[in-house]
Order: sequence, then structure tokens, then C-alpha cells
Amino acid sequence: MSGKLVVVSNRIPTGDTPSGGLVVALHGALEQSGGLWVGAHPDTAGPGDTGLTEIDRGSYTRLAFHLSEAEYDSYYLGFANSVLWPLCHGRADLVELERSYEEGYMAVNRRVARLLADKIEPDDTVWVHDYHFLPLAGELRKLGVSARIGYFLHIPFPPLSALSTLPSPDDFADWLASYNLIGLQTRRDTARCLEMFRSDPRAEFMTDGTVKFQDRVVSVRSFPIGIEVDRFAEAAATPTDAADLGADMGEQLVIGVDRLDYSKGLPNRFRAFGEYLDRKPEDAPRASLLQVAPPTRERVAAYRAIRAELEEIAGRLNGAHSELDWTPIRYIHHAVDRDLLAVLYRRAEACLVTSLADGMNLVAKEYVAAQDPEDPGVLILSRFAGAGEDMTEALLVNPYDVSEMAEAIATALSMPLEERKRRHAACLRVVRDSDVSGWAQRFVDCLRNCVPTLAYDGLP
Ligand code: ADQ
Repeated sequence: MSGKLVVVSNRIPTGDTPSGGLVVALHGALEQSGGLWVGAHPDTAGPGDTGLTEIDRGSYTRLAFHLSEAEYDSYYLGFANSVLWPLCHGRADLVELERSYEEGYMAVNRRVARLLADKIEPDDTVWVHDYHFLPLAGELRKLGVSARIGYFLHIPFPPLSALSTLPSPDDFADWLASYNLIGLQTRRDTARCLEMFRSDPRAEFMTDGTVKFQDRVVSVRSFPIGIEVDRFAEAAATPTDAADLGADMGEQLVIGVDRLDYSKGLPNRFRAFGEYLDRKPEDAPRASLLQVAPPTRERVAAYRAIRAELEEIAGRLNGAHSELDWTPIRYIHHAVDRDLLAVLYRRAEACLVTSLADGMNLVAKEYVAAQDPEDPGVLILSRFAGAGEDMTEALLVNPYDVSEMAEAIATALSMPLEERKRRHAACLRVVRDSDVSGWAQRFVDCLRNCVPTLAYDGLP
């Protein structure tokens, strides 16, 4: 039996009951191996607080590091969310390059590595999540950590040309090469990652498909993430007081659920719904769009801008189309309880996922899992969301093309039952194949089978 599983992610789960797909998926492996989860504490603390705090003593150890206000600004809001996030989502125009961001990002990664290094045994398996921790493996290696370290990027892998936007473009490949395994959401992401290594003179391709990068060897593979399918299906089918929620939402309901983020394509989604209303025949049923989109990262200017833009479009469309007893766009700014969300998905005749770029998009999978297979709704899915790579029987749309999306809404809301069932069954197969428990198991198994780190020039 190999050692314990160590998980590092920016957010750390709190509370006794596991909630959220990723937490549930890793719960078993963490419990069995006496594992450890390390992440940022939700509260920022003063600059003097640099240790790890145990939170919510549970069935495995959870340790939180505190970010100071300055670190939160430079590492989290700055380099992670104002450089890497827009870069990976094809919005180089929104990248804010400030030297302090990069310095803060590196400093937090170095500090987390120092806090973690003596807690990792050589036979442990370390799984690092997402763009907040790209340099973490390199920093751990410098401190002598030889355990297998895997990395999963939840967001799109940037195209080679976008990497030139970084202050030190060569760092990206170097950071990633310190991992034993790089996991990505889609085959398209894997191709982009391999393209980056192929264009780098420091890298060479081995016959077994691994990449040799100076003295390190790294494997690159896609692991499409999923959801807890059965839990979602069950919650959706459970009668609740909310079952009659739809009463005043029009005869047909279209749903959208997103964090309020410029990558989710919300303005064009609203415009498309407006165009659908403009073109809809008089006798077609009255349809409403329910958009749940809690604001995030509001201290970043681009997030404030997208909120203002969306409110303006919703106000204009509602002004033009509302009637005394009907409002076409319902726009909710807060998170909704997950069981209620499942019921709403099932109530909706169609779901709009219109991301301009998205690692996977779990809402697409949740919507499919929540449907009644005998009378399912229709998923309208952006071809730029990772989910679109395998869910080819959804109504795939170009999220830049408002008219195409308006037509897709019309098609979805009038689709015959047999076609809805056929498309739904095909999508559900994909959703089941990527169930989040199997996803986590596949990643950890693959990482445990990777070639261990034999040499690294930073080792003492
Ligand atoms: P996100 O960008 O957050 O995740 P997504 O995959 O859609 O995007 O996951 C959002 C999750 O939050 C879903 O489970 C959804 O139900 C929930 N959620 C969103 N809005 C909510 C609301 N108002 N109320 C309640 N719940 C809400 C990142 C990447 C994605 C990738 C995931 C997982 O950007 O591409 O799929 O990680 O790897």
C-alpha cells in the first residue's frame, strides 16, 4: 500500500459533511490513507501569520495557510485571477501585468512549499490543483521532496501564442515539468500542452509518450472531470416544496447557472434569448430565462464590468418584453442550494451553457444528470466548453453567434420527445463515464504508476 494522499488546492473544504464533487471524490482516498488536504484559509490574516492551522478536525487532516491582505491581492486577485485566468481563457486583453503580482505568486508558492515539505514522505502521493499553484512542485523539489507529485489544471490550457503574454514565458513549461503527471480536462488541452513542450528546446519526447525536460520526466494526459451523477439525479427527482417553483416562470423555462465571470458568455446568452423572444411566433408558449449568477472576484475590474453590462442588458430586455404577469429574464445574484438547483434543472425545458472558454463546465453535466429520461430537457452547449468535446449530442453552438444561439433556443423548446430522449441518452452516457469518483481514482492510479523522480538538480 502506498503512503498517504496529500491534496493541495486554493480552497479547502470546511465542515464535517463532504459537499461539492471534488471533495466527495477525494474524501474516500483521503480517509483511507490518513490523508492531508492543504489550502488557503477563507479569512485573510495579518502579515505575521505564516504557519498552518488545523481546521475542522475530521476523518482526515485539513491544514490551512493564511494569506495576508497583500498576498491575497498579489497572489490570488493579482497573478492567479488577473494574469493566469484571463490568459488561459483567451482574454489576453484583460491581463494586468504588475511585478508585485508575480512576486506575490512566487512568494506564496514558496511559503506553501516550505510549510508542506516536511509533512510529505517519499511514498506519499501529492495532488496539486489548479492555476494557483503552477510552481509548487518545483519549489517542493528544491526542498528535497521526491514523492510523486501530480497536477490537475481545471481551466483551459493556454495556446502557445498566449504564453508569450507572461512576464517570463519560459517559466510555464519549467513549472509544469517538475510534476510527474499533468492532468488536463480535454484532448484539446493535452494537445496544447504537448505543443508547448514540442516547441521548447529544453524538452524531448520519449518513445513511451512521456516528455523529458532537462533532468525531469513528465506525463501529460486528459482526465475529463465529472459530477456525482447519482446524487444529482436523486436530488432532482426528490419532490420538494420547490416543485411548484415554476408556476410563475412562464410555460417554458430556460435555465443558466454560472459564477458571474466574463468567460461564461453571459451577455451574448441574454442577447440570444432576447432575439429568440423577438422572433418567436405569437402562438408559441411563453418562455422565461432563469439565470443564477452570483458575482465573484468583485475587486477585479473586469468582474465589475461584466456585472454592470449584464444588468444593463437584462434591464433593457425586460423593459421591452415584460408583461403585467410575466418577466422574461429572472436574474438571481446569489448561490442556490444544490438540491434546489437539481430540482430547477429538471423543471427547465432547456439549459444554456454558452462559455467563450471553459475547462469543462459542470453545469452542463449537472443539467443532463438531473433530467427525467422519459421527458428530458435539451442542453444547449458552447463548442468552446470542455464538455462539448464529448457531449456531441447536445445542441452545440458558437457562443459568439447570437442568432445561432437564438435558433438553438427555438429548436430546443420545440424538439420532439423522441429526439430529446435520444440526445439525452447519449449525453448521459458521457456524464456517467466521467463520474467524479472514477475521475479521481483514475488520476491517483495514474500518478502512482508514474516514473518516480530520480534526479533533480535542486536536490540537496
Ligand atoms: P467553474 O468556473 O466554477 O469551475 P463549473 O464547472 O460550471 O465552473 O462549476 C461551477 C459549479 O458551481 C457547479 O457545480 C455549479 O452547480 C455550481 N454553481 C455555479 N453557480 C451556482 C449558483 N448560483 N448556486 C449554486 N451553485 C452554483 C472550474 C472551471 C470549469 C471546471 C470546474 C471543475 O472553470 O471549467 O469544469 O472548475 O474542474
